[in-house]
Amino acid sequence: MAVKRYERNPLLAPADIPPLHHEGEIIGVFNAGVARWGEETILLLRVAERPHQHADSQVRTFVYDPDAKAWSVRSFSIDDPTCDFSDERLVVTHGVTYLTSLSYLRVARSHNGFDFTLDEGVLLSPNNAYEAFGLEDPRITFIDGTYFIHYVAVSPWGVCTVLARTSDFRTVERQGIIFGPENKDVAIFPERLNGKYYCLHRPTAPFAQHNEIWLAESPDLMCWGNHRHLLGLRDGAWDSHKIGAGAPPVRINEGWLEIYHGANDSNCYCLGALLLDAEEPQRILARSQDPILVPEMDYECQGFFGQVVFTCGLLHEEQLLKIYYGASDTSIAYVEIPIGDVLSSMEAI
Ligand code: MAN
Repeated sequence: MAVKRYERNPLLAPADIPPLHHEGEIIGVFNAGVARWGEETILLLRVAERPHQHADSQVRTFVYDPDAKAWSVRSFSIDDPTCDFSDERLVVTHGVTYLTSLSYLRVARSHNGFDFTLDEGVLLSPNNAYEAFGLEDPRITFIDGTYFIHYVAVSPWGVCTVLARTSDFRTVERQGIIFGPENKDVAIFPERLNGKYYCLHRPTAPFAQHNEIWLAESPDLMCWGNHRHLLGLRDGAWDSHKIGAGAPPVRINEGWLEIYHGANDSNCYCLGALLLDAEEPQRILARSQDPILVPEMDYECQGFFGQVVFTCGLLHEEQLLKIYYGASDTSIAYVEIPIGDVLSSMEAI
C-alpha cells in the first residue's frame, strides 16, 4: 500500500502550543478534528495540559471546578494504596477515575495543509460539570452549511459525547449531550440516508467486556435511537482489544468508507478500514484484515502514550485519504493513502 507520511512530521508538537494556565505545561496536541473552511484546512486540536510535576512522589493534574468556574490543581501521592497509577493516562481512585491531564480544543488554520497557525484563544474548554476533567477527541461533520462538532466530555460521571455547532470556528454553540456515559468515538455521517441522520458510536459494556462499534440513527442529530451492533473485536488480531470509529465516514462510489482505530491486547493502536453499504450502512461490505497504518516512526512509538496512531479526521480529495492523526498521544502527523489501495487491501464480508 502506498502509505506516504509527510516528511516533516509531526506537523504540530507540544512546544508549538503555549499553556493556558500559569502553572501549566502542554504534554500533548493530538487527535484533531479536521474540516475544509473555504481555502483553509482547519484542525480542531485536542490540547492536553497538566501542572508542572514538582516531585516524583506526586502526580498533579488539573480539574475544572464548575462552581468556581476555574481550574484547580489536584495532587495524588504515588504511595497512596487507594490509587492506581498503572495507566499513565489515569488515576483510578475509589469511586472516581481522574485523568492525568486536562484537555481542551483549539483551532489551527493552514493554507497548504501542512503549516498551521494557531487561533488566539480557545474554542471549547470546560465550562460545566460534565466537562470537569476535560474535552477530548473532536470529530467534525459538515452538513447543510453547518459544521457539527462532536467531542468527548469527561467528568466524575464518566465519558459522554457532546454535540456543538459552528459556522466559522470562531464562535460555537453547545447543543447538549447526545450519548451519556460511557460512550465515545462518535462519528456522524455527513449526509442523511432515507431521511435520517446516522452515526457510529462506541458504548463501553463492562458486563460484556467489549468495546465495539455500534450504529444509531436520528431525526434531528440530538435524539439517537434504533441502535444496532455493527462491528466486533477479533481475537488475536490488531483489533482484538478495543475498536472505535475514527474520522466521520467518507462517501465513495463503493459505499461509506470508515477509518477506525483498533487496539490489540498490548494497547498498540492502529488504523484500519471498513466499507459500509451506501444506502443501508448496517451492512458491512468489507473490512481490513491488516491495518492500513501501524505505529512505526519514532514519533508514533514514543511519547506520552507510545505505540499509538489515532485519527479523528481526514480529507477525501484527489482519490486520496489525507489523514491527520494523533501520534503517541503527543503530536499530530499527516499521511496520504490512495483510496484504491485501501479498497484493494480489504476483504469482502
Ligand atoms: C483512548 C482515548 C484516545 C487516545 C487513545 C490512546 O482511545 O483516550 O484519546 O488517543 O486512547 O491512548
